[in-house]
Amino acid sequence: MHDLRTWTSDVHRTVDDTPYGGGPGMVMRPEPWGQALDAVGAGTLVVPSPVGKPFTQADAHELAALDHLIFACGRYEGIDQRVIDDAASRMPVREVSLGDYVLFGGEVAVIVIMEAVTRLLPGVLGNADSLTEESHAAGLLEAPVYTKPAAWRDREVPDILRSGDHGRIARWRRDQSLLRTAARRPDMMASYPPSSLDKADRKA
Ligand code: 6GU
Repeated sequence: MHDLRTWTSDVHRTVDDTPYGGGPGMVMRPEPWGQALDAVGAGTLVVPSPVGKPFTQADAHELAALDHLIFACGRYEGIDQRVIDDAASRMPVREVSLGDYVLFGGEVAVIVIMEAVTRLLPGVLGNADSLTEESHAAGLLEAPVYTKPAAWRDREVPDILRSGDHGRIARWRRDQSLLRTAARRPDMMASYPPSSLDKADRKA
């Protein structure tokens, strides 16, 4: 981690200034950012921003395959656009957003991105099957999960999960995934390839 104020020269170590064109808030000045990025060197620059492209699991997989990631966390109303344009002339730059809401700054977003990426690195997940299952179920929400005890506060684990019938369990989970996704994420359901639905899926 680096403190951007390392690359300031004024007594107040200023990193922001008023926006050209007017308007509320402050914009991060280009000079400290330019020096900071020069000092850190080349890699893939990830800039968390509410105006970025939505960050997805596919992006997490892409970032996990790269060997040098640089995260530039902006505060205030954002970073002077020339910093991003200048960096993009030397290295890949990805402006990414976590969702349609506004955070104070990119720091917490970067923690989220780091979690999404590092859990994909070889050897990080204890159970490698988790990743295989995840990619198998890609594009749908996962089914509900249960553990022991079989009954808790008068609530029972669905019998099917205790049946030992792996074929029927897989079918049940698939149905639950489809029902959940249709109810909670109609957007995901609409973009789910019809060719990935079999006859039993359509019944669900
Ligand atoms: Cl990635 N950064 C900031 N600052 N705000 C956000 C965001 C990212 N995603 C949604 N809002």
